[in-house]
Amino acid sequence: MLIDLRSDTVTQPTPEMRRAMADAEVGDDVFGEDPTVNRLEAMAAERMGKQAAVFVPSGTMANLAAVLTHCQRGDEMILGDLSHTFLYEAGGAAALGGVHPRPLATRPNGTLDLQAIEEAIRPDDVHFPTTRLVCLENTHNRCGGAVLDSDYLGRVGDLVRRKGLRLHIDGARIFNAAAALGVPARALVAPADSVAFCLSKALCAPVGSLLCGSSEFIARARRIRKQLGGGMRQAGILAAAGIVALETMPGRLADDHRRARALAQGLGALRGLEIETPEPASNMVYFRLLPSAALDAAGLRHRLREEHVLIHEVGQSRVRLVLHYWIDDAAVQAVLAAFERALEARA
Ligand code: TLP
Repeated sequence: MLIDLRSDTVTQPTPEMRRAMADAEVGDDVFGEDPTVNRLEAMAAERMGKQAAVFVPSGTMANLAAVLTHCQRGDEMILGDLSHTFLYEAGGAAALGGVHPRPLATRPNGTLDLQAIEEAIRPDDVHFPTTRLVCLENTHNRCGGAVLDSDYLGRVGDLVRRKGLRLHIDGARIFNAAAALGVPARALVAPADSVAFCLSKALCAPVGSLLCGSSEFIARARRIRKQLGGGMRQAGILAAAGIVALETMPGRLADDHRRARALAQGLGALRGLEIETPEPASNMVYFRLLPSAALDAAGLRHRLREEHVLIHEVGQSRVRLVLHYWIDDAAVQAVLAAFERALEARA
């Protein structure tokens, strides 16, 4: 059997999800007539403490719909230079919405410096685009699954409101952040005007994300979703799995975090690699291969593939491992043994 650590996006639906999908009551969701989608959207809004939510096919579309709903062409959004939206969403906001990105240095803990945000806000001058939006990411993928806490988020929210801007949170893994901090997700996203979260990552559902915000914002986001081709029909088949995900998955994420710490600790005892996150904050472990390993990340990937372990390199010598529902304690031990053989290094 393969142990797939490339991402939590690889998670297959659970048997309970598959049963719920088979039994789902459905209708045409573009007409607002899919009862299962409507139920999922109501649950999502409730979980996030927002008035409304809209179901979209992916996290990328959720973020894009948020940006396009907040911003007009020629507006500017402030975001981190290591954010998923800046790095990995194919420049959609610029390509499709004419929204100008203003990337700021992301700090290792996933935050943006408050003063840097304030200084990046454009004065009212015809030379400049209009600053409209600040985007944050929680947990922060490229920063090792770092968790942004309520205090920081509240301070960004205060700044954004004082300046008349909007705050969007890419909360693809917001339930991981909530589990790590031991607070409800809604407390973390309270300062935000909109939040996107994914069902198909740590929550283990096969497809889908939710964009949440005020009723007025979500009504406008529904039109944008349609423009983007994201209006789905009998989507209750997918939403049914999402409902099971919301009901059953957030409460178990601490297990993934505990296993991430065990994996980081075990790998830290091996020669040839350096753990970037010796105490992972959530479900990710990042490490770098040292010259003494005498192989690069692609080489390690090939060797581990022979051991039935899948990994994903994010640079020539940098690797990310992601814990999820289908990786249990025994799998963590098997991964450590496979690494030991692959690196041929007994500490
Ligand atoms: N992230 C994927 C890859 O695209 C890197 C992964 O394997 O982690 N926001 C964040 C913070 C994400 O990590 C991702 C996916 C998205 C948005 C986009 O979600 P999808 O893949 O559903 O479009």
